[in-house]
Amino acid sequence: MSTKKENREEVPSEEREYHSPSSGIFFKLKKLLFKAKSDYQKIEVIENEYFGRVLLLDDLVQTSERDEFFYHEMLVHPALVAHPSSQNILVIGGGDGGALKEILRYPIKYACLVEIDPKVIDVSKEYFPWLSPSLEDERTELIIADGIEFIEKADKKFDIVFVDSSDPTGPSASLHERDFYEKLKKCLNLEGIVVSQAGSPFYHLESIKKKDAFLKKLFKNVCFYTSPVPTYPGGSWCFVFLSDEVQPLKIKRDPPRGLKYFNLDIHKAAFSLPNFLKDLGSN
Ligand code: AG3
Repeated sequence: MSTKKENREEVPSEEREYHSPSSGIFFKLKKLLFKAKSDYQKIEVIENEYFGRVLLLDDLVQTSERDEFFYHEMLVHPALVAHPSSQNILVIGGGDGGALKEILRYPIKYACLVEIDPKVIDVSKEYFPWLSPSLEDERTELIIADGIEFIEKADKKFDIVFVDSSDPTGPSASLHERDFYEKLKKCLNLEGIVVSQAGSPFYHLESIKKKDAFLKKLFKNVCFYTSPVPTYPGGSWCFVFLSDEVQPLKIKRDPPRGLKYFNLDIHKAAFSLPNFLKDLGSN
């Protein structure tokens, strides 16, 4: 009889994601399309019968062809419908272009995407052509840089900043720290909003609580919300909406037509938290 450990090792590394020592999401491999180590991380694109193409960075699922709209729509639309007049947007991370694709549905003036790893952009252009045209839109400026170094030097202010990072390990680690958010605040206009992905409410609760504690000292409104993301650990994901002036539930404009997940009922419901998360945030 084989032990649990042996069972884990039977699964080739291309087919799995571990998010805790005892469980994970497993993809049956139809095809390994790309695998390489960039200067920052391991990058893999696999093909799965059900999910289509899946992008993994350091073994963590970032996006899949089948469920990308859950995450990207829920990262982007809550802030865009709540901001009264957003024109200048910054995305930190998100080199696959999925968040940008949603942002560009609005008549904004300018979107700047700052990605540390140029290889992620190249891979997305090649394997995720339904996400990456946003990277070449005329309103987009692409900057290859470390997110913190960029905001330290930034001479512009933004209406909304989206932090589309990976988990707090590897190249994304610093994007989860207090220091980063302090600097980010200085790049925001008066009615500015920051939205960050915050991890799994089930598996990453300790890191969410830590973040909540320092964010409350920096922003008047710290509002966590959740959404299903089928390919992420636990199936449910947490985001945080940060602002001083703008209230997330005061809708200032309608979402664009043709979205697959987000609507204004979902928006309202997403900010209702289950009891085990109720202590989070400032509202
Ligand atoms: N960024 C959030 C990825 C977090 C995934 N974590 C995990 N699977 N454990 C996704 C980038 C998509 N634009």
